[in-house]
Amino acid sequence: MKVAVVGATGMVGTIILKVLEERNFPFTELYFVASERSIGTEVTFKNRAHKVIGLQEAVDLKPDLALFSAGGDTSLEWAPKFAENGTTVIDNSSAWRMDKTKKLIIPEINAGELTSEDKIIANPNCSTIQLLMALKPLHDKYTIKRVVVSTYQSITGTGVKAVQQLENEYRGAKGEMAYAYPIHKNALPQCDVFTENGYTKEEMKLTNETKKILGDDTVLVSATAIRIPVVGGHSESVNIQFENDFTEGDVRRILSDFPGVTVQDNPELNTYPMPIYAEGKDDVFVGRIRRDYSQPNTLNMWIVADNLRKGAATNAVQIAEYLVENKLV
Ligand code: 2RA
Repeated sequence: MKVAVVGATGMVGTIILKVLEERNFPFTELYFVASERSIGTEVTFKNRAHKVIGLQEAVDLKPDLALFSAGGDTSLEWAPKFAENGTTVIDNSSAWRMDKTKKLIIPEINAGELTSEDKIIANPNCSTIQLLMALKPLHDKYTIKRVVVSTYQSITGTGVKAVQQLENEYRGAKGEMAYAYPIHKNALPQCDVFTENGYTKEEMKLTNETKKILGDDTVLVSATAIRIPVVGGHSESVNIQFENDFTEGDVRRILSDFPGVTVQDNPELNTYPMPIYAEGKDDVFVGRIRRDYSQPNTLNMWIVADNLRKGAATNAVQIAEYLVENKLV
């Protein structure tokens, strides 16, 4: 199994390498791939330095799998070149997510849709992955009518420039700005750019990707995405209206039974998920599970996950594992 990591020097690429190592992914060759300007630089993997190669060289090496995290433009241009050469691409950008010919996969939810014909597979957006990990088992049991979600997103979702901006502001130093406004001591009601309908791209990803993954266009989603000065993970406050009624005990049990979800919910002990504790973990953490008494069949909860791991790298590696285990590559 020859594997290429495209975007190996980036924030998500670095975590993909870490996750491959931690999970002992069964590769025979691993290629570290990045854009032109990083060719010849080195990345560390298993305590050894490895040379970074360019995209064309990687295509020619015909890897079985390529895990892409190099931005939408690179994916649009290069994923088809890898695919045409026989490589299965798992792409972390938004380039292919809403393409009707491509599958949008969270392994615990819909990996069963994958076949060996799928040569470009899309990894969902970080905020969608953690939301769906908690919604899917509840949708199966109670049928979701409407979801209202407000996100509190880590600056790592924007990238390394945003982390530097926060560090500079924290130290009172000047530097390049990733955002139009200060992020230290602030909350920005904008993740990504605005679309024509007044919602941001991030908010529309939450809406559209949710419907695609659930395979159900009737599920209504209303999203507000907020950037906050946090690094460990994204948090989401979610209000869900179901077709059918539930008990809070059953909801806790259903979520606890779902692979990859951990319930942390004990108000008596002030137990609930927080990004500072989710950082570095692969699970999605759910707490503050409580009935919304303002209308029937409605639930409130709080969902936290490390956006760079389950929200990006881990999900991509889990897709790769599924393909290998099921002999689809
Ligand atoms: C974020 N959606 O803004 C991004 C990362 N994929 O957090």
